[in-house]
Amino acid sequence: MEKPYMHKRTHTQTHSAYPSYTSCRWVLDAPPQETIKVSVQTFVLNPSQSCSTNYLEMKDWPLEYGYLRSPGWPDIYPHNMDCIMVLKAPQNSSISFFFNNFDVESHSNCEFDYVETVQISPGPEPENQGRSGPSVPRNIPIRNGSTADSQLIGRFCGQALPSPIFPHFNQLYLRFKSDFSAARDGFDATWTSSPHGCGGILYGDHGSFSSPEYPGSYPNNTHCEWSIKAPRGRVVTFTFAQISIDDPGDCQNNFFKLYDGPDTSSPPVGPYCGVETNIAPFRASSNYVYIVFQGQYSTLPSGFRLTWSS
Ligand SMILES: [Ca+2]
Repeated sequence: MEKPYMHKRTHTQTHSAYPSYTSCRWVLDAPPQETIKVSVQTFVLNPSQSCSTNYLEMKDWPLEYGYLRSPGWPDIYPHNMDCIMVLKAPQNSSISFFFNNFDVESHSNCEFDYVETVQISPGPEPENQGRSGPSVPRNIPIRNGSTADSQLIGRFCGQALPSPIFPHFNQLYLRFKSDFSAARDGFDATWTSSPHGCGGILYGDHGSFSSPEYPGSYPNNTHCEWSIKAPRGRVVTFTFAQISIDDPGDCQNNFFKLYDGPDTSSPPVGPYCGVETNIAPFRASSNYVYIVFQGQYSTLPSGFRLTWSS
């Protein structure tokens, strides 16, 4: 369940009944310049319930949020792989990308296996008009660094968790390459997007997120709202990896607040501000948690990172 692949794959549904509270999400990703055709061969959903609780939905790009896992994760990834992944969020929104786990064959210059991320500034794409779906512009030198339109954010390998990525645009290109030997577990990551430059929907049975520009300080006058959505039937548990919010101490203008439910009408937990190193994990009462963060002004290094499981 919930295992998106980066390869082109055929998904088939068996005729045995799926369990209650099943929630599956597949990402079908074709190579650049190709499109995907989906044919429904069998469709049997319980007709006694409305389409609000039992449904099959297909969504074309752009997506507002999602997650990425290396092929086979959490098992080792294949050798001789070269995957290019394109995240394309709605126009005028900004992507936030968070690695949750990372283990790629180590090398001092990451020459064997690596993940590369490239930031793309939006521009006219006349050659793509009339096409649906993402495409890699031909002038993107993902292999060799940067042009006026693209900038290499980083090349990652080893076991250190890379910092979150904030491309400041609605597109992010990733390349995952492996050589002929020595594979590890790979990675999984959560991403979202928002017109505000931070915040957004975070979907998945586990994940992580952070304040903007983490591990650097967030900008002044930052306001972010995140909505955690775990699969139905799950209960979200939060772990505070690090929280440092510069504030005089009243948590009025600089704070972090949880809501035990889908929105701000749910019971609040917090607010938190200052440097907190020993906050106990928070166990929500459902699969939804809503988070509000406001950072009006900071002079001390300020930011936070959280993880959730379910
Ligand atoms: Ca390798």
